[in-house]
Amino acid sequence: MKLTVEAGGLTLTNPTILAAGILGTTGASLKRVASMGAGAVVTKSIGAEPKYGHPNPSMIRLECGYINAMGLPNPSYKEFLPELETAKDSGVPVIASIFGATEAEFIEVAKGLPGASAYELNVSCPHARGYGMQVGTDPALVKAIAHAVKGTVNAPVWVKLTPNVTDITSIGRAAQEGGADAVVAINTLKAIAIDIDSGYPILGNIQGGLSGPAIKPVAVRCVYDLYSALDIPVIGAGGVSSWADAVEFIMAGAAAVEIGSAVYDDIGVFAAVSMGLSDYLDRKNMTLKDLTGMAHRMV
Ligand code: RRO
Repeated sequence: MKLTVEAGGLTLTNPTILAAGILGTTGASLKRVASMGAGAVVTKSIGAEPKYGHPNPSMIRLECGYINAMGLPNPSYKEFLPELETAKDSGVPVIASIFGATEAEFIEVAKGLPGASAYELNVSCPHARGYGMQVGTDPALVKAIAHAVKGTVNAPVWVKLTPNVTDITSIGRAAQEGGADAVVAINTLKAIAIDIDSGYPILGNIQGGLSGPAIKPVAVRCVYDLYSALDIPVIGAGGVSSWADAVEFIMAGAAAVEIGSAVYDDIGVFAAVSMGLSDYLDRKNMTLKDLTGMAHRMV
């Protein structure tokens, strides 16, 4: 009860959400994450055609997080639909992450995945040629795509933003003007890792996106700025691995947090974050509402 949130058109029993791209390719894995305490789950990003993704190695672990260039591997909406149907039994909202290169493609994929609790438009993958941040750095395109999907589905529409821009609030505003119910901040930060013995970049795709603890302060800043600039909720994402991280994001203005990289270490992270957050609220004699955006009161 204490942790229940209404955010972006959904009601969540707690404000922890499985981020897109992690354990989201099968209905069974999405149900497992829900059973471990997530308040909602987001699928792997799904497109119009099957994609094998980029060549291996497609992910490396660093001390401060991960760099990935998976390359949007997915079976297409046609193959994924049965997995979405299975995930619907999870007892929590199931959010379909979808991508496309054009407005028409986003509409096709959204129509092809009926019945999701919400749609998260991935306009922010940093290393997907023609997709991702090539779409999400153009405010007019973001507005048009949000508007088009909103007119197609009978469910909330969230837009996942890239931090790889000078002013994330202008993209957030475009999503809001297009009718988005929430924005999610942030997707991964452009990155590269080089092997110093061979001198070659390590990832098969050369470039990738950084996630995990390294990007948390960047993500918190993006949430902070978006909370001030927008009237729709901001969902925080980027380096959440503890209840204290969640508190920081919520103080910056996040209505809920998505958890990605930390799941690789501990699928129990959702329950741990919820429990820690609940204890924190008790200790401080505060509600989630009191906490949300608290860092803005000083200014
Ligand atoms: O699949 C990926 O390579 C990927 C995606 Br779709 C994304 O949105 N963000 C990311 O870091 N990797």
